[in-house]
Amino acid sequence: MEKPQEILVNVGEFIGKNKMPIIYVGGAVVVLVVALPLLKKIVSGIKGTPNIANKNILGGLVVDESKTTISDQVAKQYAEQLLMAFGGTTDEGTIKEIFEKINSEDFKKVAIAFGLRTYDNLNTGSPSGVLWGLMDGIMGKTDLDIVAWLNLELGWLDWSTKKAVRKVIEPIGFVLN
Ligand SMILES: [Ca+2]
Repeated sequence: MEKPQEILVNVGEFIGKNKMPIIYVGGAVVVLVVALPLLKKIVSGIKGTPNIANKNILGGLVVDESKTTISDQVAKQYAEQLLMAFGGTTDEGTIKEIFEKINSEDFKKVAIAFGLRTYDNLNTGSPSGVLWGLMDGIMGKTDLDIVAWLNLELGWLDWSTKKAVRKVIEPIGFVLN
């Protein structure tokens, strides 16, 4: 066992021997805290928005209430559930379940309730808010409607979910790639 003063001496020696690495680490922390938000701003400015964001379906949506099977309140619930399902590791089960319960007119209601939600490229979902939101938007982020979200979230492996989604959205002219 080392005595406390010996440990102190050792710490002093350690710092003496490792001055440069310690300065580097300190510098890295400063860069992270000070420069990152700035960089974030610059990068998102340059990058602009993903191509998929260039269309916004919401303008053209007219709901035929005589054909809907859900209330505005339920549409709102589904919209929130879908956003949750998109977050992090995509929960295809929930997405499929919801699309099996709604028809095309219901979907318009859900799309309106969903509105535009921020898609964070880094997080491949909603902004994470980790590190006080420092990382959010660093790879660019965009406000996207539900069709754009579905296209980003569902890949070629999710064929059975996509099938359920297509059945609902294709009759009203929306496309899932
Ligand atoms: Ca996701």
